[in-house]
Amino acid sequence: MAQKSRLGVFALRPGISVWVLPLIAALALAAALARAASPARAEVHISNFTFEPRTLTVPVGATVTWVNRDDELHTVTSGAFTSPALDTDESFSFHFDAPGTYVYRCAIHPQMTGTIVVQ
Ligand SMILES: [Cu+2]
Repeated sequence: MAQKSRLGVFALRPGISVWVLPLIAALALAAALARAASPARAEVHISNFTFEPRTLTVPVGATVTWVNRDDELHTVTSGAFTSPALDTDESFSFHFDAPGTYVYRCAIHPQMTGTIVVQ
């Protein structure tokens, strides 16, 4: 009887690891691939006098595009980049080659601020 239950334990444990280890490996691989593939492009929407998302984190090499969804003119202005005044549905893109924290604002409405974190 004792032998049987010991066998049961041995049978169960490899059974679990056979399923769990490849699953963990697959999830880790998927996460790594997602990290490697997620970079390229991201969007910030300007609406209701707000940059959304207000803080965006992207990898080095990403291109961020701001799209103005307001009926007001807005700009995307920082030390590193400056857009022209964007009318409704117009957009502006910037390619981030260097890591850092880029704080920007709208030159017309300076209370509108946003941050791009490049890492
Ligand atoms: Cu504005």
